[in-house]
Amino acid sequence: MKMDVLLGLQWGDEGKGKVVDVLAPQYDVVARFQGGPNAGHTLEFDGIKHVLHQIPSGIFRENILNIIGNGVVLDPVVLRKEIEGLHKFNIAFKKNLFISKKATIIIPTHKLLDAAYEKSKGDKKIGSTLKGIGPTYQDKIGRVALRVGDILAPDFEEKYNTLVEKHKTILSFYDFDISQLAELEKTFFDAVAFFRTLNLVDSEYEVNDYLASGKKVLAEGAQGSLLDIDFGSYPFVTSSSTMVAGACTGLGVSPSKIGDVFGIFKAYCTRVGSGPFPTELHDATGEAMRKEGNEFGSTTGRPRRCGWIDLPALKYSIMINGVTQLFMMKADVLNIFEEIKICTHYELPDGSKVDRLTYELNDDEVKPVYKTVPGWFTSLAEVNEYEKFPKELRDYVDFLEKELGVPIKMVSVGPDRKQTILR
Ligand code: 2SA
Ligand code: MG
Repeated sequence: MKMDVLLGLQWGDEGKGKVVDVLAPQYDVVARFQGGPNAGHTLEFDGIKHVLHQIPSGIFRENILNIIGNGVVLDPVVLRKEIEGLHKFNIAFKKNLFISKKATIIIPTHKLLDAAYEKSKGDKKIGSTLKGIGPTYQDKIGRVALRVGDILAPDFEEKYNTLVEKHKTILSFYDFDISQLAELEKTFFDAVAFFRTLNLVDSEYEVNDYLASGKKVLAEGAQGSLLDIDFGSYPFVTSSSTMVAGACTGLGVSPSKIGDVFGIFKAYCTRVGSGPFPTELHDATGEAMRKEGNEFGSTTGRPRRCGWIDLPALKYSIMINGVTQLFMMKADVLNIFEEIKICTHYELPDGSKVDRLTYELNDDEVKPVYKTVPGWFTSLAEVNEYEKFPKELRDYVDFLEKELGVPIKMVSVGPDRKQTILR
C-alpha cells in the first residue's frame, strides 16, 4: 500500500481538519508529520465544533489509529490539555494514539525564546503563534533538543537542565523577563509525568508495517505550502517542511511509497501572521470575507488577512507537491459577492506579467492581475449534490480546474461533515 498525503496549498487554515474527518473512514491510520501546537484543525459534526492542535484529525473515529510522527514538535502541556478536553468522547488514547519517541519536545523556555525573538524583531516580526515552534526546530537542527523518548530515561531532568541553562543565557542576552519560568516548569513536569503514560513508539516501524500489511495510511499536513521553510515566503514562514517531502522525513516513509497527494485550498485566500500576500484586500470586501468566513486564528484567535484566490501561488504549491487531487473549501463564503475575482498573473513595475513565484518577486511591487467572474450570490445551504450547484459556481470550479490542471474532486459548501460535495 502507498501512503496518501493531505496538505494545505495556501498559508494554512484551508480546512484540512474537515477533509481529514470526511476521508478518515477510508483509512486505517491518520498521521501528523510536522508542526505542532501552532496548528489548529477545526472539525464540526453533530452541531459541535472541535479544534485539534497536535492530535491527528482521525481521533474521533473509533477504528482509526492516530500517529504523531517524528517530524512533529510536541508540547506536553498542550497535549495533556487536548486529551483532557476530549474526555467526554471516551476515546481509548492508549489504543488510538501512538507518539513517536523521535518527535521533539517543546519545553517552556522555547516559548519564552519565541516571544523574545519576536519582540526583538519589532515591526519585522514573523507573527509567530508563540508556541515555541521556531526555537524548538532550531534546537532539533542544532542537535541539542530533547526528544519524546528522552522522558523515559533516568537522566531526563539533567538533559532538561542543560538545555534550559543554554536558553537562559540567550534570554538574558535579549533581556527577557523569565520570572514566570518556575511556574511554567511545574506545569511542564506534571504534563511530562502524564506523557509517560501514553503510547510512545518507534512510529516509522508502525507506519511501514501498516503499509506492508495492506492498511491505508493518510498523512495529515499542518499549516500550508506557502509557509514551508524552503518554499514559503521566507522568512515569514513556519520552521518545518509543510510539503509532501516533509511527510517522508516526518514519518520515515520512502518517496516511492507516496500515493495520492490531496491539495486543499480555500475558494479565496487567507493569511495569519506577517509576510507577502499579493491579493490581500484591505477594504470592506476583505472585511466581509473575514466576517462571513469567521476568519480568526483557531489557535490564537487573531483576525486572518483575507483576499481573492491567487492562481500563480496555487500552481506553485501544486508543482512542488505533485498534487493529484484538489479539494476546494469554503465556497459558501463567496455567496455574498455579486462578482468574484481570480488572480491569474502578477504585474511587475515594468509592466510585464508573470505567473511564477520567483526569488525576486517583491510583494510591494507586485500588482495582481484579475479576471472578474459573476458570483452565484445565493445561499448554498440546500446544496447537497453537485447537480444542485448554481451555474456560476460550476463555472468557477471549471475555470480553476482548467487553469490548475488537476481535478477538483471535492467542494465544501458549509462547515458540517455533510456539506462536502464530491464530483
Ligand atoms: P510559527 O508559530 O512559528 O509556526 O509561526 C510562523 C508563521 O506560520 C504561521 N502559522 C499559521 N498560519 C495559519 N494557521 C496556523 N495555525 C493556527 C490556525 C494559527 C492561529 O489554525 O488558525 O491560530 O493563529 C498557523 N500556525 C503557524 C504564523 O501565523 C506565522 O506567520
Ligand atoms: Mg488552522
